[in-house]
Amino acid sequence: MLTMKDVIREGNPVLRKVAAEVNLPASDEDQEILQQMLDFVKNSQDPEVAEKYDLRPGVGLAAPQIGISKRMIAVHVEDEKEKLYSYGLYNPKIVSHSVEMTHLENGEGCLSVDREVPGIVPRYARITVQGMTLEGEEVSLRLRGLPAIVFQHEIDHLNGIMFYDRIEGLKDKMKRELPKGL
Ligand code: UDB
Ligand code: ZN
Repeated sequence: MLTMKDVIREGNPVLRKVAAEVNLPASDEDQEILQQMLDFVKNSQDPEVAEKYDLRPGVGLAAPQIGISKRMIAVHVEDEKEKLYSYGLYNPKIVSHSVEMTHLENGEGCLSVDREVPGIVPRYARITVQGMTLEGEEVSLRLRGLPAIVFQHEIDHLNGIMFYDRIEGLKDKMKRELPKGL
């Protein structure tokens, strides 16, 4: 089982690499990794499991965050109508997006970032994501609201982008990855 000990933190170069495409159909090993990632996100939302293993309640995870530079993401999140978006995806791609932007009112955090970085992170309000599911089916997902933001945050990780890179006017020192004078 994956725990917070497996989550790579900012400053590790793997988070800044462009991850490699996954060869499909996915190998047994890649399937196992992606299933573990989805289980981690689900577990982290189960109060009992989260308490027992000291997990931050997560809504998504990208493979580089566990040190694997491959294009795989796991998302488990509900929209405002309590519709669940629970997916493990290989090679996810934003194939179209709105001109309209949105953001989370309180900014964003990240499982790989152990500090608060204040500021608005602009995201597309609506996106269409295509990819291959854990079950081996091609999907095309039309997303808005929180699920759209989570998929954009996770796909950014596959391209070496951290949420604070997108905060405008953020002081350069807050964007530094080893902030404690290192
Ligand atoms: C998260 N969770 O999982 F707006 F009900 C964050 C952490 C870092 C705070 C655990 C989160 O934002 N939950 C949330 C947000 C809401 C409403 C709600 C729950 N991630 C995942 C991550 O780091 N993936 O790489 C960060 C999120 C920030 C925006 C999208 C992903
Ligand atoms: Zn993140």
